[in-house]
Order: sequence, then C-alpha cells, then structure tokens
Amino acid sequence: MTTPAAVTDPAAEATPAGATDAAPASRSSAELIRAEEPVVAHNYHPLPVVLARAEGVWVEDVEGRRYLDLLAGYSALNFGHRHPALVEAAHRQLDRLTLTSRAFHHDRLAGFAEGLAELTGLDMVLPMNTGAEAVESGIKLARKWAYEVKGVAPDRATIVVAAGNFHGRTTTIVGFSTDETARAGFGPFTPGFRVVPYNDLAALEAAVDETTAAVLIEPIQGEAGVLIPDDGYLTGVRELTRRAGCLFIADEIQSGLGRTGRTLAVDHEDVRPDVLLLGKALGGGIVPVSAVVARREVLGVLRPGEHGSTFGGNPLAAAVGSAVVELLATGEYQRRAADLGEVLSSGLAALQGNGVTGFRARGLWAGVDIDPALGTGREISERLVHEGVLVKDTHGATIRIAPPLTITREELEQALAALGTVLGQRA
Ligand code: IF1
Repeated sequence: MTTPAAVTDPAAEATPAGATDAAPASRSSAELIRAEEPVVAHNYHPLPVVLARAEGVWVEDVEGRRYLDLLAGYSALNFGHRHPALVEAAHRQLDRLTLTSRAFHHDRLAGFAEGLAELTGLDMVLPMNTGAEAVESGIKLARKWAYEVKGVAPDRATIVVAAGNFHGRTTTIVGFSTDETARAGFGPFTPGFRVVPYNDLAALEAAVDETTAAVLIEPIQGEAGVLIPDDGYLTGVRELTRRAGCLFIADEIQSGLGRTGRTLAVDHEDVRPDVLLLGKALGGGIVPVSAVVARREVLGVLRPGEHGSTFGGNPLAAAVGSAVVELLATGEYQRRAADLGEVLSSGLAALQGNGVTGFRARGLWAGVDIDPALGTGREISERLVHEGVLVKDTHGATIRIAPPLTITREELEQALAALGTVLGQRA
C-alpha cells in the first residue's frame, strides 16, 4: 500500500539517534505484512504499518515514514520509546547480570521492591512478568488469604469482578470476562467468580458474602472504552470490602504509573487497596515486568514453593523497574499527564458535535466515541495512519488515546488537529 508522508516532527533529525545500523530486513512494509500472513498466528488485526525504529513519542516505519504514537504500547510506553534513563539502566545491567532465577538472591531485587513499596504506600512486592500473570497471582493470593486468614471453607472462596472487565488472556481470566470474543471457545473455565455491573455499589454489596476472598476491579476500565466510575465508587468499594472482611484488589496494570495524572488511578480518591496489580509501564517498554504489591499481612501468606516464576524479578527486569520507579518518584510524569490531560480534554471537547459524540478522559488517557456515520473505530484509525497518527479502536466506534506521558503540548495539539481533519472527512 502507499501511505502519504506522515506528519513530520520539525524538531527531529531525519532518523532517530542510534538508527544508523543496517536495517534488519530489506523487505518493504507490504512484503513484510504479506510474509507474516502464513507464519504468524492471526490473533491480531494490526493496522497496516510496519515499524522499524522509534524514539520518544515518534515511531518510524520501514519506508522511513514517521508517526506520532498515541497508543504507547497500550500504556507500556508511558515514558516514551527508549527513554534514555531506562535504556541506560538496561544497558548497564546487560553488561553485569541478567538472570539468576529466584533460587539465588541477586543484588537488584531489594532496591526494586523497596522503591515500589515506597511509591505505592504498600509493604511487599511479588515480582512477575506479564499483566495476566500478576492478575493470576493476585487471584491465588486472595484465595490463600481467604482460607488462612479469613477462614473460608476449603475450595469455597469466591472473587467478585465487574462486567466489562479486561484482566488478561489466561483461561481463568477469560472465564470471568463478559466479552464473548475473548471467552467463547476457551472453556471449561475456573469456577469461583461472580460478575456484577461496574460502577454499581449496591450490586457489589449484594454479591459479597462470607465466601468472598476479594473484589477485583479496574479503577478505570480500559478495554471497555476508558470507563471512569462515578466519584465515590472507589471509596465505596474500599469501605464495603473493609466492612465485609474481604480484599480490595485494584488492577492498575493499564491505569497506573502516571497515566491518569496521579501515580495510581485510586489516588484520585485517596484510596489504598489491599492488593495492587501493576504491569505494562513498569517494564519501561523494554522488558515485561509486573508485580503484585500488597500489605504485609496479605502477601505474607505465600511461602516457599507455593508460587513463583522463572523470570519474575530477574536482574534486568529489576534494574529497569527500579529506573521506572525513580522516574515516577520525581512526580514529573504525573504532573505532565495532569497538565496535558487538560489540553487533551479541551481538544476533544472542541470536537464534540463535530464527529465526536462523547468522550471520557482522565489525565493522558481518553476513550473517544466517534459518530458511527463517519465510520467504525477501525476506519478512523486507518485514516489517522494516513495523517501520521497511530491510535487503536476498542469496541465499535470508540478509539483510545493514550500517548507517552513525554509528549509535548505541540505534539498533542498536532495529534488533535489530525483527528479533526479525519473527522471532517466523509466515509
Ligand atoms: C492485548 C485492552 C489495553 C489490562 C489490564 C491486565 C492486562 C491488561 C487492566 C493483561 C492488558 C491489554 C492487552 C492487549 C490489549 C490491552 C488493552 F485493549 F485489552 F484493553 F491495554 F487497552 N489488566 N491489556 O489492560 O496484561 O498480560 O497483556 O501484560 O493485545 O491483549 P498482559
């Protein structure tokens, strides 16, 4: 396919620093897309761009076209592509020690856990790799806690979750999804989950009983279209779970680590969950790093042999994770997300009625509903590629905007202008 020249970044050199090495393939974008078809599983339908290098907010395809990355690896790239401090931390660690397994101690784990506990206001860290692993680990932890501390009868523990959830792709997790595409064809599923409507405290109250180990929710539902619950919902969940004697597990894998303008999305209501699930940006866009962070009385129930991971908490992951924690400890990224979030929201408000039928935004994160007359979310995303902007649709006519928190005001305005252009075009 032929894509017109992407938006150019006037501040940048022709190619990002470090891009002088020979291209790994001389095949064109079109050839590479065709080459994937017979050999790569079709569990995705990517936009037709083939990226070869990136720096900061900008990505570049095989033909040298540049795009503003407004997806940021589903928030795994909160600090942009190849943030210098994170790349340096990774390089330094690559030259010293990369993997030990947890059969031995290593010299990076204590610092990582101390930093993360301090950043989140909790006590202990269970390091894992992917988000789904952190969620699975949180589920196991809640059940263990329910049997050992709460005294739930053996094998009777339940976990209450919300409709519209997205917590990952394992069989247990898709078993309590309400998205038929994610779930259908993958049963039989793990029992022990109750689904209630999101943002509905009365329904939650009715679902919680003496078997309940935990309530597991996203403080903002990402895949559902960046659904922000009413003010007071998270406080209500905190109070309800405390009263009911069960754990509050917040999945902040997507909402956490600066995205919403605070370190955590629960910070907007000054709420501290018992268990926090983190992932994505914790690995700085370099390596998969996730974690279960919790109070000592909770994580303390896990003993040797009961849970683990070959790669969880490895030296490279811990070094990068520590550097991420250091970036967040400055507060700079949270401030940027809050300030630029206002630019994003007012830009989207200006498009309201001009192709945008509604939007939900917090910090540098927005779900934007597009007038279906203008095309599907997918079609809008494809047209934005031609304007040099990368986003991803969610369900139906909603697109998701989540740029790196390092984006400048000018770049954000450029992206909003591109959206305005695309919405002004007729399907
Ligand atoms: C895909 C969405 C984003 C998550 C929350 C756990 C996980 C995720 C709140 C699992 C993962 C992903 C995975 C990605 C698409 C994506 C996503 F569209 F589904 F909602 F980010 F917007 N909890 N989210 O959002 O983490 O195991 O993937 O590391 O392609 O499935 P993971």
